[in-house]
Amino acid sequence: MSQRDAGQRALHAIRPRAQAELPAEGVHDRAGHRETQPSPLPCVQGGEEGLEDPVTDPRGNAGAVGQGELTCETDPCGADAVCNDLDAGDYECTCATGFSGDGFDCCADDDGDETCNDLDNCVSDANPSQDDFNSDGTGDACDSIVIMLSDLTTTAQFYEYEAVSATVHYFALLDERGEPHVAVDACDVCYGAKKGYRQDGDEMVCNNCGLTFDIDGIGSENRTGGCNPGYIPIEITAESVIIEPEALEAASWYFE
Ligand SMILES: [Ca+2]
Ligand SMILES: [Ca+2]
Ligand SMILES: [Ca+2]
Repeated sequence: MSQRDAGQRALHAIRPRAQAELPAEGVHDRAGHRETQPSPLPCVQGGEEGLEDPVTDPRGNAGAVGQGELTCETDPCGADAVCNDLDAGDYECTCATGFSGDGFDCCADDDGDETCNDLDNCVSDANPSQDDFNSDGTGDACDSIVIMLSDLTTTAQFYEYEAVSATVHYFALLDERGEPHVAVDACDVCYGAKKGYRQDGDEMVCNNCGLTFDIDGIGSENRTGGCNPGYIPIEITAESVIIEPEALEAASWYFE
């Protein structure tokens, strides 16, 4: 094999040759004329053998895609990422379940809203907008709902909560003793009609079936079925009623 032949074979071998393989002073043709030395890194020539241009990926791995130089076998992806081999020796990095990022830099993201846990203002609920209406550093999705007792009267006030799957309707009022009561504006039986309740003196009346319920008893857990206004667990403090978003999320099925 001539030195020229050896050089041409190396050109197609898609690998850098060891220094010992390289002719010391170029290559001579049969007439004895010196030719230009082939590149020691022929593998990164664009357009040769289906190769693409040389690239350096975000982790600093260098080479040419298209001939298997950068594949999942070279472990190109970031920690907590999954590598998927594509056709022609290329690859794709995606962050593993529970992580977000570009496949090279992945962060823990428990709720999958593409905001890293350490930056997420509500780690347990997906809230891509990161909205924080009251600017207290806790996202709206995690904010407890606080109704001040001073804002309640013996006349029912109706509220809405935007749950993930539906808008939840509920109401709150004080009984004659000044005790607060909160309930879903729907019941286990008539919820499909989506008519809710109205107040008639010291009773709440189902707008669908007409059954009435003493305000004194509203807000207790419904263990017997029937048309009692749906239960919402609440915390009563000296000044307010506190409702956790999870409690209203759990009531969203009435309104789907
Ligand atoms: Ca998140
Ligand atoms: Ca979140
Ligand atoms: Ca907030």
